Amino acid sequence: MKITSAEFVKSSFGEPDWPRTGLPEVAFVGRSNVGKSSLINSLLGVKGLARTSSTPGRTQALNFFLINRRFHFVDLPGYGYARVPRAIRESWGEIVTTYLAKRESLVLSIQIVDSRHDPSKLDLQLREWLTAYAKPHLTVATKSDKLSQNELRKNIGRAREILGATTAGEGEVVAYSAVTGYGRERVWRAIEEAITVSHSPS
Ligand SMILES: Nc1nc2c(ncn2[C@@H]2O[C@H](COP(=O)(O)OP(=O)(O)OP(=O)(O)O)[C@@H](O)[C@H]2O)c(=O)[nH]1
Ligand SMILES: [Mg+2]
Repeated sequence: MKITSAEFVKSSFGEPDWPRTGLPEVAFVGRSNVGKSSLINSLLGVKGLARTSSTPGRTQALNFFLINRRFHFVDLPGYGYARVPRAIRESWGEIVTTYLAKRESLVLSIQIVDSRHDPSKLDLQLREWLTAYAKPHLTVATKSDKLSQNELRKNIGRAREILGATTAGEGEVVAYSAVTGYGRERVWRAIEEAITVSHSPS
């Protein structure tokens, strides 16, 4: 997809301040520091639109971006960072699950996992939750530039096994690197498909 514009819309902490344009939304969700913001920037071919940080747990709000004036990307706060105070961890669950469960314009959730490690218990929980709620989703295994081709192939296979990915298409596990752009076309294909489906007459 050709990106003609990408702009930050707003940060939101709750339902009353979600944008009301009705535009289709693609959400990015995953463990703290896994590379959600970097994935967004790399897909858009921009640096620094979504804030990246080496300090985990930095993004606590939902950050909305307007792309090509046609759809939203939503950078969700990361989960599973132990040093975040419990109250915040609990409000994370509340903020994120409310959004994922209730947002009608959400057409695709992209779950990000670290290609270097087996998906965690929390990764699996989120995945099962998305499947149970029949939410269209895709898993992106990022930081693949840190692995050899062999290691990557092996790890993607294991991630598919652990997450129960059976078929190509929805629920697929796709290798990615925000550093090299590896996997970019594959992820865009899924995004375009989700946006198009949401806009075709039923
Ligand atoms: N080598 C490599 N590093 C990456 C990649 N993606 C992200 N990183 C690095 O991982 C760190 C975390 O990236 P972020 O994009 O800030 O992660 P995040 O998931 O948005 O983090 P929070 O918002 O704090 O939950 C940064 O230091 C990035 O430079 C990748 O594909 N390859
Ligand atoms: Mg972030």
